[in-house]
Amino acid sequence: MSPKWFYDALGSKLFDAICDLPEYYPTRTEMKLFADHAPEMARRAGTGRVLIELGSGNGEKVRRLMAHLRPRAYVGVDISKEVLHSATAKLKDEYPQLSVYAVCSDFSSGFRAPAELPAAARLYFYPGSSIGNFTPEQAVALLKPLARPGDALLIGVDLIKDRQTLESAYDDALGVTAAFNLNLLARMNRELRADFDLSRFRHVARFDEGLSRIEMHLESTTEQSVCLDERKFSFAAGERLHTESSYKYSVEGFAALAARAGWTLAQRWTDERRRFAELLFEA
Ligand code: AVJ
Repeated sequence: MSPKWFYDALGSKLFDAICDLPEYYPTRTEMKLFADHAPEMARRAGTGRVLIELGSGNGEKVRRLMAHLRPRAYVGVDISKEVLHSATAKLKDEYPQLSVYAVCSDFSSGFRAPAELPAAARLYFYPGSSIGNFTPEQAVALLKPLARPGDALLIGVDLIKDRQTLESAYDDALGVTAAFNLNLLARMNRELRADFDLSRFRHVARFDEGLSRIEMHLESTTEQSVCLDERKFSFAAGERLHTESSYKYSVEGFAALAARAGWTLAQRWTDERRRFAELLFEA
């Protein structure tokens, strides 16, 4: 299943809660990179651009850069309508002079810019390592059409690290990530009139070192069948739904991927434990 389905109103709130968990280091680490390096990031990325944020979510990240980047216009792109509208409205309040656009879209099949957008150089901002939800091939296909001469890309990438750190980030002690994962079943019950019994599935998160990705699964704990839209699906005990992959990269590995999409690495910022990287590319 595509991880984009996690983000209904409740799923978006659960994701925000994940970002506050002690085990989930990516958000905190990336925020610290912005706190420490925002002026330099803005200087290198260029002010006065059209800033297009992919997967803008609650808008907390771009807020750290806004005053330094001073863009000509801001476009928030997100699949979750409620979150997108409250985030762009808040930004518009804080920066009344700024032209703010909200594009509610799943950009996995390509991003379409609003027609009225000023024809200035663009800075794509894709924080959070959400690029990791795509396979490397899909990531190249997503980034390639964006690479127009003069444009830049500032992207957050989660780095390869020890299994323990990775697996606890995706299987926290409080069970918030488990709830986030199980919400997919609850959402199918709500929206597709399915009858999943949530107590008979368990959350699983494993790092596949060979594929360099965390996989999240929902494992059926018993033999059971589920109805969804008049169709019946049978599960054996131990059978799993694969609900998310989150790819982890080295800086060099990601730069090589981006190069296949027409992007050249211009600058990197990483934390001292080398957990997370914010990378600036030029088309
Ligand atoms: C929003 C895709 C970056 O992969 O770390 C968090 C989503 N899934 N915990 C990630 C997620 C489980 C997150 N991204």
